[in-house]
Amino acid sequence: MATLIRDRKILTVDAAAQTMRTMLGEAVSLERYIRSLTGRPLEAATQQDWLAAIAALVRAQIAERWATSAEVPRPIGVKRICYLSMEFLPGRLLVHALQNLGLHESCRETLFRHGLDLETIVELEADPALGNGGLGRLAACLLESMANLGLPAYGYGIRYDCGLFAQHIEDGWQVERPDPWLRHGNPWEIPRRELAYPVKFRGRVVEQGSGGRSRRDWVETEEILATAYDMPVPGHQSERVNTLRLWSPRAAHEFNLRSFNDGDHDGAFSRRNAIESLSQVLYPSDATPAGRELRFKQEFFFVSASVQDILRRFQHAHASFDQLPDKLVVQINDTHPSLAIAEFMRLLVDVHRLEWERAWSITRRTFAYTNHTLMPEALEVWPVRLFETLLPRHLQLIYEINDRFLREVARRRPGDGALLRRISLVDEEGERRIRMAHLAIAGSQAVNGVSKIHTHLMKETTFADFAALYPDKIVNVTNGITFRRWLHEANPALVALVRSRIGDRWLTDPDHLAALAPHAEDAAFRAAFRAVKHGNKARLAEVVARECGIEVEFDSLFDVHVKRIHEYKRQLLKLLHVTALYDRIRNSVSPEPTPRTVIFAGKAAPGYTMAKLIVKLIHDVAEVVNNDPVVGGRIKVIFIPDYNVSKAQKIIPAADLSEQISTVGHEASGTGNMKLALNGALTIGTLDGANIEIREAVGAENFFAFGLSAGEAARLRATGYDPWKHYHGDAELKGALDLIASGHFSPSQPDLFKPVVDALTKGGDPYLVFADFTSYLRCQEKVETLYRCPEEWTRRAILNVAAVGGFSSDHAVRNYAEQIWKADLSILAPSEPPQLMATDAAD
Ligand code: NBG
Repeated sequence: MATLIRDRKILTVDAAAQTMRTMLGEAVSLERYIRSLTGRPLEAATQQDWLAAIAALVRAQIAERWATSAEVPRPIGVKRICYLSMEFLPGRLLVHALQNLGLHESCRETLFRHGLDLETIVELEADPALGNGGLGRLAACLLESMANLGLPAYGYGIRYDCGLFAQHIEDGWQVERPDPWLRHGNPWEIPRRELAYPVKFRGRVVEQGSGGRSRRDWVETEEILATAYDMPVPGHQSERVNTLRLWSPRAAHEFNLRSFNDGDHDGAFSRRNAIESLSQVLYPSDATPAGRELRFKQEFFFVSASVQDILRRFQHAHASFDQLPDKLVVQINDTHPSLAIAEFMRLLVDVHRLEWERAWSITRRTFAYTNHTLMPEALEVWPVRLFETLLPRHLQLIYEINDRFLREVARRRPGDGALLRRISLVDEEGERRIRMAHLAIAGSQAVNGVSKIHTHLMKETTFADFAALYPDKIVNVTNGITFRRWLHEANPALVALVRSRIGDRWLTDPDHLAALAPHAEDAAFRAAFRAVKHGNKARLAEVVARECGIEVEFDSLFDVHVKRIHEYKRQLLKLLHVTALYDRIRNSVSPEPTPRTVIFAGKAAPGYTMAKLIVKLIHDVAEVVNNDPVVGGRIKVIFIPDYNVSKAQKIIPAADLSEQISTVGHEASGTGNMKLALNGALTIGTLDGANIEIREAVGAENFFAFGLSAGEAARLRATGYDPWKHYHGDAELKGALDLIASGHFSPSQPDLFKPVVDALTKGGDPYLVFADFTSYLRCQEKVETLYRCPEEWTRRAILNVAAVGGFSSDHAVRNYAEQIWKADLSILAPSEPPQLMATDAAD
């Protein structure tokens, strides 16, 4: 260890890898290291000890580059990006880091000499579940790409103790258990105990002085300390290692010794526990007022600490706040961090005593907001009542922002009272509430959607008033994924095959994947491509056998529907399709179905009853279909529990068919669709989110599109949609639904799925499942026909891989830089000697 960090010498990646290779290559050093780590003889070392030792050695390598990244002067014109997000799903880091440092093979060899294998060891690493789904994974992909492109960036979030729940399945039902991902510690994090900021709540506001010299003080507050824990985010092509800074709460005073001494033992401890419970879990159920209050506090807790940190570091290097918008950007990931805008204003106005206009101009030019959904229930609105109790000063600031904002709107659209009511930051109907999306838009220089259609819908529907007033403010940046994780790490066999044909240029410039297209015409290449897919399917089959106790047939079509369980993502449409196929087999209707393995995975929000019932239905359908001798294994339904980044890395490379079947207009973008296409799955999808752009890229002939367009869906709804008409008009749909309604899949409780059946019929089928069913079934028939021609299927799969280079998150980051951050990335290229300015050493 000591040799690695001696003299704070700056190692190049190559030199670091060389040193590391030597250490890992010498059994003695690793042995000695494990002994010193555990204080026990080597023979007593557990696999967990090996993991800890390797991770610590790797971290030491990264830490060198990390320290250097903070020391190296930042070129003039390069802004620092501060990415605020309630969620991050970074996935396991060991393999990523080993590959990054070029140490993967040497590590494998060393372990092999000790009778261990790397695959087993890496499986022991906890997968940090600090997010729900796409939004959190996008944050991780963007951070990784920023480091890769050499852009200085900080991710800011919460160090949840348990993160999202671990999903267990009991008798087909989802059961949520805590996921103590920190049980064995987090080998990657560095606690920065010295870096702590007070976060205030409650109290009251007093006005001091009068007239132009008056000021507001927020007094008698309760304080919590936010302590930083840093995780490295190493870039691959650049030497840069960025930081993911996660905040953990601590009582400002260790605990109340006086109450303790007075005999109030429980009280003294319970106050401390209440503070620390702030970061216990991600998304505490917001079904209760206490749950909602906790979430609101979580949001403020992390943005307050982050904004204080951002301003402290800025002040360290710069003389005037006026320079702020030229030096950094605060990008807020959905509305969850939008309180940051009010907190930023509070610090500038109340603490640093800037005049309002100046502070607002700086704030507005520093913040940018990404919207990730238009679903009304996900657009946050917080009751004024909550502000009054917990953040009274911020409520005043928001009112002031709103006042000025509405005056500006009124100047531009005189006499339009309805517009003012619609656009106001305060919803006055019923209980008064603050519209967080409106605060985010008013306080940002730019707002972006995450796919072309989503951005278009933002401008046409939910945010049409803003778009009319500020035509250039809403822009599109389609999401992307990091190929380092979703191809290089997840699918090494495919990477090797692609390199053998088109060399390495695409590794650094994914657009060059296009060079693969001509090879789709080569039968030998197609055979090799199929062999890779087959290997990945075999690997997944092992997981399925282990986790679900079900044998699957590798030659069957692996039909994959993996994502959060939600009605708009239409797991029900997939289930109706499975049921219809099953009904065909039972009734001996030709044609004979192509053998299929339908793979579901995903979590249902704990308070979302319908989603949990859908999980149960998947299991009950699986139970019947998988065991019915008439089916004879031709259709199998699998549910892989506890979906997370690591599981995704195993499922996605094995997929033949990618199910992207959301109700049109509902999926903001999707990123699973990109990962699956990149790994050679063909997509069956609606014209929704990024599906549209994927289809454009790969060519309509290589994509199975079905269902209503956004316009058709809108017209259908406007003219009165009647699901019964579809039910009576399609015998297969009727048959499938009747089978579910009859209790065929739930014989001991025939009414169990009545709520599902009712939602689709009497409930008006709000997600248009029936409207798209027939088109989906026909499209699936085309899928089956094509799958029976392996050569043509493979040809199209290869063309998909070749065409999706544009969906790399490096590309997305370049788009953010160009359109929103106004940051010139070309000066980061090593070929051009940069002009230098202050360093990040204040970190
Ligand atoms: C999700 C969308 C996805 C999108 C990701 C990342 C939320 C609120 N939104 O379609 O549903 O791909 O964000 O942008 O989780």
